[in-house]
Amino acid sequence: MIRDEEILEQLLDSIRRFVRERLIPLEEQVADEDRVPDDVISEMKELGLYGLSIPEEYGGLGLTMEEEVLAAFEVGKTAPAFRSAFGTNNGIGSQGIILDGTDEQKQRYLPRLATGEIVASFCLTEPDSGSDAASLRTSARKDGDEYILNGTKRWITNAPSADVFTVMARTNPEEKGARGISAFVVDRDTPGVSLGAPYKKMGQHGAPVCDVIFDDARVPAANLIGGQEGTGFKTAMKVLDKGRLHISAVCVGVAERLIEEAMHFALERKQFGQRIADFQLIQALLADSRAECYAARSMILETARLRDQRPDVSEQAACCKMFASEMVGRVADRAVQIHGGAGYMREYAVERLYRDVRLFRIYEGTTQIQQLVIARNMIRNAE
Ligand code: COS
Repeated sequence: MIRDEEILEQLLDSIRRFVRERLIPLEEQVADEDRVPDDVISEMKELGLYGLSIPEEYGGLGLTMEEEVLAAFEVGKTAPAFRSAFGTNNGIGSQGIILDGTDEQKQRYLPRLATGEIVASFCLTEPDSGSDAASLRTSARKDGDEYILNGTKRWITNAPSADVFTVMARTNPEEKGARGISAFVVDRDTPGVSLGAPYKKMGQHGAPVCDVIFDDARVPAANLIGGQEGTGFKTAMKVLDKGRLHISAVCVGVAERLIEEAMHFALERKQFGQRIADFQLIQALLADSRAECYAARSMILETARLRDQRPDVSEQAACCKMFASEMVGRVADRAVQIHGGAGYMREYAVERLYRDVRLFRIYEGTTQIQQLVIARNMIRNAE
């Protein structure tokens, strides 16, 4: 759903300009230094990027899902590390509070998340619990009007810069599965919360990732999301349904950028006496990329419109995540191939983007988990 075409176009236009004029020229620097400069972060806050999908009543732009994916198509056209800086505030870091939080929790956190005054991240994965999220072991034991958290959360995006965490922990040790899990909002400065060293990654340099460790961390009972025990796994799954759709849209943005880079190179590069764009085998690589990217874009828009009508789009969001993340992997591979030897060199953006996009098939649920979600829904509907 698009609320006002003109206002949305202004926003998309300002994002387009910011990406083209400010972010793309900084890509190499960010990759080399492994951090997004502070002045860029400030400009992102001024543009409203930290509050894109936080409701207007809490100071965000309150984008609908359709508007959000249109914004993500544009943001995706630069290094994914830039999106990651504000991605968790709009997505997995804040959505638990937005979808299931109490009014008091919303009032306390959302206005500051919307401006970027504070940064949120999402703590689900653990050393022994990745795809099997319901087996998580971080515990939250009730003690008076507090919960005592113990456990380690692994590979948490934006944790090094986070002020607040959405944490899934087991409140009922008797219940080993999903029903024993609750969700909490935990402030970074809570005694007993500490961070591991930042990980060195294959790509997406500038998007910091580390472990978050809870060692007898006392969290007020008022921070239990929704004030209800046992519903944390469902909160996490709902958050991921939306997150997967958003990530799919970012994949399309990166794919469009890769196609642009490959097209540009194919028009410039000459071999056998002519530009390589005129060779049919190069044209096949370009055309396959364009068609697949267009298919992903179309299914994402369709799913986003559906989600604006009803929240339960797990199956469709999983289809989008699976197709778009695999698609951008193939597009990146073809873009490197079109570049030939140049595509293997650091000075060309496709080399870096090729490594960056590999993560899309893994985080917020691997391709294999998306297959499970899709097939389980199909079976449930057919039974
Ligand atoms: N929305 C709401 N509720 C959901 C849901 C969704 N999308 N998906 C599952 N649930 C509910 C189920 O209805 C079930 O509720 P009941 O106990 O009331 O029946 C409960 O949650 C447990 O669901 P299920 O039995 O399907 O859980 P499984 O342990 O089989 O796990 C998968 C389901 C594998 C899909 C889940 O663990 C998953 O998504 N794993 C990947 C985790 C991930 O993406 N990690 C990335 C880290 S974040 S970067």
